[in-house]
Amino acid sequence: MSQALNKPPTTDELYRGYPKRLAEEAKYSKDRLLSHKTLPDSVPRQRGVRLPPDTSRETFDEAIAALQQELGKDNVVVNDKPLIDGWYLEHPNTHDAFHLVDQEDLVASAVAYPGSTRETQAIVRWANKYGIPLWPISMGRNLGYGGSAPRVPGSVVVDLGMRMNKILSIDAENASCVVEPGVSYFQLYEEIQKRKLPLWIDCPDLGGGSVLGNAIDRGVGYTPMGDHFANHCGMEIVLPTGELLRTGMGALPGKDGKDNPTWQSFQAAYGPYVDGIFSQSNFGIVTQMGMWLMRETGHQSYMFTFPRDEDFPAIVEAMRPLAQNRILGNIPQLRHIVQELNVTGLPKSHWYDKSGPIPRDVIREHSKQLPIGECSWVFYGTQYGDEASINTQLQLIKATFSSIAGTRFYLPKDLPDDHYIHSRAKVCSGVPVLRELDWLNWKPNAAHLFFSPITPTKGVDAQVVHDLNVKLHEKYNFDLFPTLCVAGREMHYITNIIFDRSSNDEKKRANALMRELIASAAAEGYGEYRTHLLYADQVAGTYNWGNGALLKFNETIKDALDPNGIMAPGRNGIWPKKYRGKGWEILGDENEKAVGGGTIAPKSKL
Ligand code: EUG
Repeated sequence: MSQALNKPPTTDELYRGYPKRLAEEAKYSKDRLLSHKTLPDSVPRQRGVRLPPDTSRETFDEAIAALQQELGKDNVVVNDKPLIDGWYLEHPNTHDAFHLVDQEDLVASAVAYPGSTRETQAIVRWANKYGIPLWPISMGRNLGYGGSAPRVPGSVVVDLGMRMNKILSIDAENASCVVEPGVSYFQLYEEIQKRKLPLWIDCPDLGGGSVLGNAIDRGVGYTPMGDHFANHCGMEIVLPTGELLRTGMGALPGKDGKDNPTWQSFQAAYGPYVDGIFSQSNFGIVTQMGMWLMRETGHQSYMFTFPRDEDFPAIVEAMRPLAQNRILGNIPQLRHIVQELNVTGLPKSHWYDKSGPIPRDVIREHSKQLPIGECSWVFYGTQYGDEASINTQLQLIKATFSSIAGTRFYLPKDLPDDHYIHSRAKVCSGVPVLRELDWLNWKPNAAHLFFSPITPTKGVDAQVVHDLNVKLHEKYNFDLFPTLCVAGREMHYITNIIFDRSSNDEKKRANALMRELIASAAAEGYGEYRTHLLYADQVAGTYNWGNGALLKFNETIKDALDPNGIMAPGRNGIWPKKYRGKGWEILGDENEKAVGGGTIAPKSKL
């Protein structure tokens, strides 16, 4: 919400709050982050309410009044107040807290809060009537990828989470649940603890996100069930015309009007498996989703360190067979040593007081003082099962990694209580935390942006992507923070570009860096699995095999399902007919031009 709170809410107080067990951590994290802030909480709006495209103020006011009639006055709020970037747990639903263009550019005209699937359908029908674009969010914590911000300025954000945040069911025998968009990892975890069920959830690095939203954006977690979309089972979807659809076994009505008893048991059901087209798309609003849970088990987290930067391809070669054999039980992370400095939560200035990226030899000197000592790469893994099984697995893993000279092995008990490994151990056993927020202390007014290409789990390929990252981060003067999420055949090579959102120069450089990273990775054959909304067109454009066959296919589906083009136009690079070819696509340096008073705007009328 656009109201900065003094004390962030707990999950008991508000659906998007933090669990009480993390009270101290949340307070510490927020206080520390805000201590680096030099920007004011908010500034007066320069441009007034940003109206939907080609919509007069009169039509807008009439439309808003009509929607208020339908949902209640309090559930449709015009976005005319000052914009507040807030903090992770008090993030805005009106714009991108980590704005890469001007704060006021990618903004909502209003926010609507549906209380049910029926009301969501009503909003969609309303949008069709007035030709106003919608931007649905679950919780809006898609941070580093655009947060809550709409791609088309002046869209109406449909904030589903505010009033649709129920855990609709937990089936302990089937090890599954059904959630609404506003259920966070924190909330689902706490509920399972309260009911004392022997089940785990799978969460990403930060626990405040939406279980449903992350899965349909194809996010990743770190237990053996870390592929979130692969572990969802059944959806309820409001289509862009307002019609309702249930996928999977949910398409077969249950007895006496009940939900189908196998809806959360079998994913594909009968006929084309359509769930995929509702992930990373703008073909509908998912109002309910089934998710499989994991049965609780023994677990042991651990860490390997590798001494030399040049060990990187050898580490990748060593990981591949371990992952393909499923000896690595989860999605482990391989990080560069520089991350050991920034997960301490200390600002960059603590380590290096000059401008420009922190030099490699400075990182090396500081790493000597860390509990793990001097090294270049760190591997965070977790093994699962009973003790004997875990020990056997660890023997195999140690034997494999010992092929790299100077490798060291650590267990959590070998490291101090405040070391990051203890937080990693929680995430890898399904306990959602906040620790990763400490990255953002690196710079004052820190914002971040993810570059997220997929590379094969092969040393040669990973080295190409890594070299590109090194070269281009140097060129644009940014620190490089690589984190690799490892599977047997591919790795999500994530770099977190941290920029100061008070600096137009940093914004322009971050934009230019991102554009060049996307283009040069694609030239080598590597593409992103997900991206910030400002790069959606460019990334979609790199998937252009066969004369752009994939985008044409998506546009065909889009036009069939959304003839009026009201559902999240531009999301993931898919524009409805109404907008296509009218200058909305961002393919050049429009982002950089929009920093400092420009705007992301169409070149012609719709
Ligand atoms: C991370 C991982 C992601 C992502 C963004 C961030 C990890 C950060 C695997 O996907 O999209 C530590």
